[in-house]
Amino acid sequence: MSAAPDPLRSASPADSGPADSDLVRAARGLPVSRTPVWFMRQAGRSLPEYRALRAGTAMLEACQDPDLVTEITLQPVRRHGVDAAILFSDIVLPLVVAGVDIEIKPGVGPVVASPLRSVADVDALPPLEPERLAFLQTAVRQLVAELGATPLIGFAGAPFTLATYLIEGGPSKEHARTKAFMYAEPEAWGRLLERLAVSAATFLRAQVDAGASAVQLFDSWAGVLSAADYAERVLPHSRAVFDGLGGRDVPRIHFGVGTGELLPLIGDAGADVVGVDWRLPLDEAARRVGPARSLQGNLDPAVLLADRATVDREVRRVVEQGRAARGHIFNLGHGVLPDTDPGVLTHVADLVHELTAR
Ligand code: 1CP
Repeated sequence: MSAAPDPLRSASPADSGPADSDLVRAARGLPVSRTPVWFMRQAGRSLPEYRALRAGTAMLEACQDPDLVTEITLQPVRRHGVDAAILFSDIVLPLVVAGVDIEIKPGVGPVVASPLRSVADVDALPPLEPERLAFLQTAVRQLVAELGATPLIGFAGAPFTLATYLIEGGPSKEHARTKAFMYAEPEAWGRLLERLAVSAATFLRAQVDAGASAVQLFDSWAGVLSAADYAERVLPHSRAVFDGLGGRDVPRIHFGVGTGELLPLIGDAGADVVGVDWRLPLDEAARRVGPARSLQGNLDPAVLLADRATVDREVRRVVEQGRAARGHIFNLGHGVLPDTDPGVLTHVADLVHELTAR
């Protein structure tokens, strides 16, 4: 006689894959076997095996090599036992594939050769042809075959955050040129964000159609905006990205840094999960976002550089505060810092699992 079916899980064997994983279930607010955990920037410079593999290959070249993408994406899953892989890529890749001249400079980030400064520049932005994403779909298919029941998260940069790189020409603190353009050229601004939304949706569809089990939209720098400007000039375009997924039934995660005041709006753009940085406790974030969405976050990445007792105390706090949410995906409040000891990441994944095993 077979064992009684676990009431928390579907009895259908067809459902035991990534679509029924703890990550996808937590994103939907369904019961989980334990709180799922992954780390933004889990693939990358904190791992010696990543640095070895990347040696001699430029970042954006690596992102377009399906075998390298597959291997780099798998490294943190093997090492840390996290509950999801995130595709090794970058938010500027769709622009690069479309033909925009961008380089990722080591120690700096994306640098745009000819920053966008005029209405004519907006109209000259090349569209992203989906046929150019075959390499990405090859990588996703290879990954899905290797990952088994572990879900792959696809991602894209949100229109606002991509616009900041195009207009500033590179990383920026104040994003003053971006805001100046937004205020001075509202029509061209709308057209720019519309185009970036189309390209982000194309990028996400390619990943989901090749087998990604969830998507995350990174609006990393949206926190520099007032709620009023965000609601009027940015949110409709982020919503358009999610709408562009059509009926594809994968959970959507929406993340930005410093978005405490924007959280209810970020939820409204159409995500199942709102990503929260370390500034706001998750119980307060749950109050702001409401009961219709799950939360992801929000350990301060700098805590991982502290002593073990501090790490454990902070992980416990995040897990406890996360219980206020409809569903909780444990993560950092932003990306892994490059000098993080990878052993600490493995420890955090283990501790979250231990604290939350049902
Ligand atoms: O050579 C290197 O190793 C360069 C470092 C690096 C890496 C590993 C960059 C440059 N991008 C990436 C990969 C990357 N980028 C991933 C991989 C998957 C994973 O998370 O493990 C992801 C999801 C991104 C997304 C990304 N790129 C974002 C959104 C997330 C965030 O950090 O807010 C942003 C803003 C970028 C731009 C970018 N690319 C790289 C850097 C250093 C930056 C940020 C620069 C800045 O401060 O503006």
